[in-house]
Amino acid sequence: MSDVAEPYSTTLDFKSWIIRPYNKKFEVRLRGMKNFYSDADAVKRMLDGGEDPLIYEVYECLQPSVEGQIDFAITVIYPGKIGDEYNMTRGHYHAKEGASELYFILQGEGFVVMQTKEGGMASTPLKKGQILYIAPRWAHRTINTGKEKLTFLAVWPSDAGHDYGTIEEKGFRQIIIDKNGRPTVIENPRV
Ligand code: M6P
Ligand code: ZN
Repeated sequence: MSDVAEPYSTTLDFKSWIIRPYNKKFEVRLRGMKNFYSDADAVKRMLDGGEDPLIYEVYECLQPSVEGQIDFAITVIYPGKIGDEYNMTRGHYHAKEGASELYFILQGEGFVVMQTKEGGMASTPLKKGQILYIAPRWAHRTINTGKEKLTFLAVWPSDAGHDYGTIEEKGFRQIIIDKNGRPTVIENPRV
């Protein structure tokens, strides 16, 4: 029986939208994702000025990375902008190309941008209650364009793997910026 995983449960608090217990938590500040923002000058100005805002945090329930297991997590993206670009996750492809993902939006509003290595591009506005299916091969980044936290539950295969390299180097082909007070999807000038 020793190699059989045990069932367990955790509880989502409907006020704070945090799960407890979780088995791993990580926080990402601007310094930890500085290459992911398109406005390098704005990033440098903030960091040089001693500002290193918390962009998002993730409360994870991770299983061993083997086929058949699923991981899940609550992600909280804080409201804010770096230059004109809204706070967001780094975004990634799955290392295992056949791996998909499900998002359930709990709080706030924003966008998800998605793309494939074959040139596919998609962006979808997100609001509370929405369930988003991210098909295999689509890189995904979530952006908070609202004034409150954007919080969502994500579920993905434990052996999917996170590939950040391509995104860190080139960025997403579409980014979401504040244009005259409105979230606007534009082509990334960096790509
Ligand atoms: C969601 C999932 C996680 C991911 C997290 C933060 O919870 O997609 O797999 O780690 O968002 O996104 P990223 O790792 O791209 O910064
Ligand atoms: Zn993913």
